[in-house]
Amino acid sequence: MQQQPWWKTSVVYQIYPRSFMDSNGDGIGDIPGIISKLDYLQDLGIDVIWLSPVYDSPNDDNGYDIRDYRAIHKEFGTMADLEQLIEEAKKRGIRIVMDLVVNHTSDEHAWFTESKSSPDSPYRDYYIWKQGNPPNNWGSVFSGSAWERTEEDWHYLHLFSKKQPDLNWRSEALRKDVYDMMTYWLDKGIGGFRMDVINFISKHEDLPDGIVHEGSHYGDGSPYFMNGPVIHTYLQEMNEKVLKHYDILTVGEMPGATTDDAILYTKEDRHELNMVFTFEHMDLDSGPGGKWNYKDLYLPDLKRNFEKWQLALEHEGWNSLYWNNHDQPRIVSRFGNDEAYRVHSAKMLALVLHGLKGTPYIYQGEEIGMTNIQLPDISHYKDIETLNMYNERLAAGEEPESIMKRIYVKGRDNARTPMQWTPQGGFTTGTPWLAQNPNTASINAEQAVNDPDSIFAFYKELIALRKKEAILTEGDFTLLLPDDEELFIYKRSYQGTEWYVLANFSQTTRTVAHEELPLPSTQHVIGNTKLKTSAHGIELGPYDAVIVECT
Ligand code: TEU
Ligand code: CA
Repeated sequence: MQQQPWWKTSVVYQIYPRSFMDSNGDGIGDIPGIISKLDYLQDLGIDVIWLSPVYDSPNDDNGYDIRDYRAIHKEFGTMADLEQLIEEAKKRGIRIVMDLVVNHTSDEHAWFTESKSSPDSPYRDYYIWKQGNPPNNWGSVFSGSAWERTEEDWHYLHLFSKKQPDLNWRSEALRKDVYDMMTYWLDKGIGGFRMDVINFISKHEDLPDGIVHEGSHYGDGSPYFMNGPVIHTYLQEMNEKVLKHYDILTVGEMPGATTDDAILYTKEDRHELNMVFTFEHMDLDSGPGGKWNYKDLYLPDLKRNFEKWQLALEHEGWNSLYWNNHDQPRIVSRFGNDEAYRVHSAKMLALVLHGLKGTPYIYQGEEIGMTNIQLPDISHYKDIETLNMYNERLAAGEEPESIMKRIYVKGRDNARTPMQWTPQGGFTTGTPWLAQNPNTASINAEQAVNDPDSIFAFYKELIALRKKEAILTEGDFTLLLPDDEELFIYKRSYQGTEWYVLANFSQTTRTVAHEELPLPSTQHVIGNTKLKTSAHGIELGPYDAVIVECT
């Protein structure tokens, strides 16, 4: 096997610092808390931590609104704490990848206060300003207009909250400041960057109106800012000036990127990024009008989507693999079954994802099968996207109960409840900033690490397998039975070896006839069960999942 870059054989674990571990009882997770859990992560076997933002921030969007890129948010600790985290992680063979949020800053960032102070400010063109009426009809991702008016009758663009003004990447001075800041962090010894909505940084020069979809007041500007006109030039410049000088992992978060885009972003000889986060598989349970108009997943859509990404990036570029992050509902509650089959279906989902080619990402709590939460009413929720959506729909006349249902299914706070360490919670000795899920009594890390049949133990096995078996990182992908609405079956092949990954996404037992899926003699590799075969065929019980090698 030819030597692979380390990020192709790594497994990444995402930490959302606010909700991971609180060391001082103020109810907010912090860096010393993370350090205290490094042994747990080493035991799990991960290679990389992606740390959601820990920079100084007024916290309008939990740190994705940065006030100072070179300072640590007080609630999380100090720069010395962060340096200690990098060092302690390194001792355990773990690299720290930082979040890079440079599509926008906080409106409290010094660049913005300078920029806002006068049209003649040298920082004016660090942001996107227009005098008079808003230049177009774009809506913000977090509801309302994407333009905010100042007292002086100017508007600035904010694709997210109005406390997150968009940076103007056309400014060469801005780009240089960003590259210097990245260098500052890389020189501290971090392992790379996860780049927040990095495919939004190149806006169409004319800022044209977007189409107004049914049920919306605002225009959809995405065709004019996603994968925009000079995005590749910026990323190649960033690579040339910064990235290529370090041995690091880079992953771009990219809503609206197609497989064709992803090849351009990740093909090695183009010198941009290592991989991207696609949103396509996460949008399959959204109806027209976006995520809040949820619908059931149709399994063949998911299979076809994975197939598309696996094949497109098979020989050029590279995939990242994920089910969860801090913006998505919990996968076991979403595509699995968080009641009678919680443990079994969580393992099934893990196996399907970790059987693919790419770099897998695990989001905190996924490894113990944490679930969505339903809090009694909106007053318990913290997420700005959720709160803005609630207020917008309420004003439009929707009933609170109906809005709450959407939040229960799709709200981002589902992913942000405190990590469940012990039957009592174990996250904080104080009052957590967001409610602890009451099911911590039965779903917690303490239980999981001591149970050889736990979801945690299963993730450990999957991670260890990836380290050992080149077929997982190298093998080709073939989707089988594409139209089956309950079974997800695919084959990986590498140098004459064939692995079959078989999973049942349903609560019914399914038999697949030998003629339909002829498996020669099989050998068990890993599974939440052993493969059951009869004279008729193979049998997959509810949420069964298994990998077998065929010879
Ligand atoms: O998310 C980008 C993004 O598009 C999200 O708004 C996502 O689509 C949404 O949560 C799904 O409804 C990134 C960060 O991951 C997110 O936490 C930030 O709020 C956002 O950028 C702004 O920085
Ligand atoms: Ca704390």
